[in-house]
Amino acid sequence: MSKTKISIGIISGIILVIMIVLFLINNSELEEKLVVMMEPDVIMPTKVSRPGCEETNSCYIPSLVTIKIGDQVTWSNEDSAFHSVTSGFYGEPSSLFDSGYLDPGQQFSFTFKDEGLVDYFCTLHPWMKGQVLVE
Ligand SMILES: [Cu+2]
Repeated sequence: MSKTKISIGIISGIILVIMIVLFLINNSELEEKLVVMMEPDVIMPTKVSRPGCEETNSCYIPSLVTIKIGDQVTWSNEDSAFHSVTSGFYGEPSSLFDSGYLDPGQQFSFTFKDEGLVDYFCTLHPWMKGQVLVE
């Protein structure tokens, strides 16, 4: 076998190994993204950045979720505008949780460790209100 053929063989082998490694890295990133997206318990539907949804309790759907202590609730922003999920009332937030501004398509999860009725709202849209009842 000539030196040229051996060199081509070695180079081909190296390229193949690099391609396999890149393929594996890409795949693991994809799996992480799939795991991070949860089935939401509550969604923020489209057009709730304008008043009106409060008349039908549909700013967060459902506007009341009932769970058990230790359960996690996941919210999903399915609107094209920013929204937040912030405990308390507009102008009077409590320190329990605050999602910050959620981009369209972004999710926020919180695990409730205490019993009671928790009110939450959107810091950008005062009419957006929801509740979590922890039993
Ligand atoms: Cu909002």
